[in-house]
Amino acid sequence: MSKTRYIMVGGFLGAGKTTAILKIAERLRDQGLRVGLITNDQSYGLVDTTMLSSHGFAVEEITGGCFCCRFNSLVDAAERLSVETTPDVFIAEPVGSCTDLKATVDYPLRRIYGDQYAIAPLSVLVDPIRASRVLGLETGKSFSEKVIYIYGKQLEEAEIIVINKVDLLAPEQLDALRQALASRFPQAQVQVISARSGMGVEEWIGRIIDGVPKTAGAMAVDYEEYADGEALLGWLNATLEVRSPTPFDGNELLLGLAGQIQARLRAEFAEVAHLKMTLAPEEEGNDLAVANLTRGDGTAELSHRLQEPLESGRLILNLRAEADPELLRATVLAAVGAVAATAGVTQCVEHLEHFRPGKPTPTHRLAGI
Ligand SMILES: Nc1nc2c(ncn2[C@@H]2O[C@H](COP(=O)(O)OP(=O)(O)OP(=O)(O)O)[C@@H](O)[C@H]2O)c(=O)[nH]1
Ligand SMILES: [Mg+2]
Repeated sequence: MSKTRYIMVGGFLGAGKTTAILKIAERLRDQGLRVGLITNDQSYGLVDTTMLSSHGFAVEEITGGCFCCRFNSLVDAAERLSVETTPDVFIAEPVGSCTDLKATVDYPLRRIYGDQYAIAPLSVLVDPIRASRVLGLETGKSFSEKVIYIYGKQLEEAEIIVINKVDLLAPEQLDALRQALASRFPQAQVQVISARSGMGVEEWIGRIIDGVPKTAGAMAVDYEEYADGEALLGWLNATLEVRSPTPFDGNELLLGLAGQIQARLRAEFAEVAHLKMTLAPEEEGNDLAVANLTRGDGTAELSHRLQEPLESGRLILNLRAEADPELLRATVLAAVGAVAATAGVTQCVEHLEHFRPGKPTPTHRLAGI
């Protein structure tokens, strides 16, 4: 490859973007390609960066806003990765509440840096349970209309809609979802995968690597409605130190914490978009626990488990929910206190931020390259 391939994997909060990116990155690395990863969030202290770095990939983190609003930082991050690892492929994960990526990231990259980067078609992942609820195929708690506006816009600009977590669906549910997506968003190819098992990933990579992205056309986006939708979401990033005189089970600690936060937010009728946490022992090494909850009525689970009990460690917690950020703060602090007391662990909050994402104001917005 002469130009560096630039792959963007979008999709709503919790759809499985980071898991899928890791899967693609590992497959490409196995083929002898050098891969650089770019994560993105409104603020720092990211579970995604910790998780991807623990697998030995070069990761750059762009904080303080989404790619579209931090376009120059995105380019700088790609350049830093180029100096360090000269990647053949970049894979970038935009913030899960972000849309309008063709017009604000893809076209500007191609117009300004088209001699350096070969841009892949835009993939947008969906969690099948969330998507089935949003599309009205299944009942269950969902988000407000303005948040769903963003969800719909993400799908409207997708060139490949990737139904992820297919392992969670019965065949008839998958058929219904596939048909609904194909008829509502006919511009996109629909790909079915399980990022966890790897099913369908090879075929998806083929579409990403060989596919030709469109060169013109920007969807209509009402930026007021988009901003209102983002502002309904509360965001919380926290980093804590946990410590105990005797070794404790870090996996259970994370699951206990997720359960406490889930129960407290459900009692307030606040829908979780994604709660994710990592816990790493203080000692150097690659041992890591990663816990996730992607729906208020879902089940918290560990995608990575700590191999050994630990005496001290760093816990990173990222929570995105349709809720007042003050509620998120009070909930997380109360849950941490309760779980630490039960486990006989002392905890110290090193960093905690809670906020609503600001109005998106893209650096560029183009209707074509
Ligand atoms: N069952 C199942 N779970 C999956 C699959 N892929 C991802 N997940 C789980 O979905 C949850 C969310 O995954 P992430 O990869 O963190 O999702 P994300 O889209 O990057 O989330 P944000 O960065 O918060 O927007 C985790 O618990 C993953 O283990 C899959 O194929 N099957
Ligand atoms: Mg992610």
